[in-house]
Formats: sequence, C-alpha cells, structure tokens
Amino acid sequence: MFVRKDLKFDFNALEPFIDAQTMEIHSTKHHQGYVNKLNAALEDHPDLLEKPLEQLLTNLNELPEEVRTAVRNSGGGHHNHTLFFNHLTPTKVEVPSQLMEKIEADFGSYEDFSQDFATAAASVFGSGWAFLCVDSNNKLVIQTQANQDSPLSDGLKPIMGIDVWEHAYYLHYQNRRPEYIQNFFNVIDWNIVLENLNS
Ligand code: MN3
Repeated sequence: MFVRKDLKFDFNALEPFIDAQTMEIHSTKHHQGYVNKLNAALEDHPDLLEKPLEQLLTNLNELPEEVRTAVRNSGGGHHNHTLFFNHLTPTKVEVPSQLMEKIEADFGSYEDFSQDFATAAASVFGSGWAFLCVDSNNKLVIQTQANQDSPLSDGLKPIMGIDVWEHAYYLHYQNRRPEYIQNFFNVIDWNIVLENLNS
C-alpha cells in the first residue's frame, strides 16, 4: 500500500506565496487521489504494492501492461507530489554551499539556473511539471514533463520540482503562472534538495 504523508506545516504557512485553500485541496484531495487510484490499480498485484515506487517508475516497461498506464499516471502523481510537498518550507532557506557549487558548475550561475528553470516551468503546455534532475553523468539538468510523468522513467533522478497544473495555483494566481513560479522560489527548502541530491 502506498500512503500520502501529511504536510510538515499548516496549510496557511506558505502564504502569501501559496494560499491555504490551495495547499489543503492539493494535498488532501489531488495528491490523495493519486494514492487511492494507484492502490486500487495494484489491488490484484500485491507484489507490486510492496515495491519501492521509484523502482516501478524507473522500469515502466517491465510492468504488466494492464497496470502500466495507472502506475505512470497515478504512481507518477504520487511520486511527484511527495517530492514537491517535501521540499516546501515556510521559512526562507538559502542554497547550501555544496549545492550552490554544483549549480554553478552545471549552469554557470544561480541566476542562469533560476531563469532557465522559470522559463521551462512557464513553457509547459497544459498540465505538467518542471524538475531539477541529476542525469546519469551526475550532472544537474532541467527537465519538463507533461501530465504526471516522472523523470525516473527517462533515467533522470528528480531532486526538486514545481507543479504547474492549474490546481497548484489557480485559486490565487488564475492565469498568472509566471508569478506563481517566481514566488515558488521563496518556499523551496534547499537543504532538502541537497539531501535529495546526495541520497
Ligand atoms: Mn498537483
């Protein structure tokens, strides 16, 4: 069985950057919905229910065909939202030096990275995500995905991501996705991103 973790802070803790109602619905309805659908889809495959989600998403093609789409969509949704909610913080966190050096080595500067990331997130057509990932050469790369597809299925390890589905921002920002993306940088816990990098 897969389980959603509750947020580490109150629903209103990220205001004014992300509003309380969005956080509550996003975690308890949208994220929980992916978890419920994933568990339901794997009901007849108890062996898969016990496997690490990372393993399922990395090897989608090895899954029985009748559950592949459900794992891709709902399993991807669970994994992406777990990553996203875990690296949000109400307290401003500076980028730790080890991570900053890695960002500067792979993107030139933090400014270059943050601009490229914001542009990528703004450019996602329809519903999807932008991720900061580690590739097979241990290099940081920015990748966008449609729907709930996981970078794991493309051989990349996501260490930070922004949800740009409208459910992630519409109540407060309506059509102003770029403003949501800019404000998102205020609530990233870079210590968790570094942990993800080193894990
Ligand atoms: Mn979402």
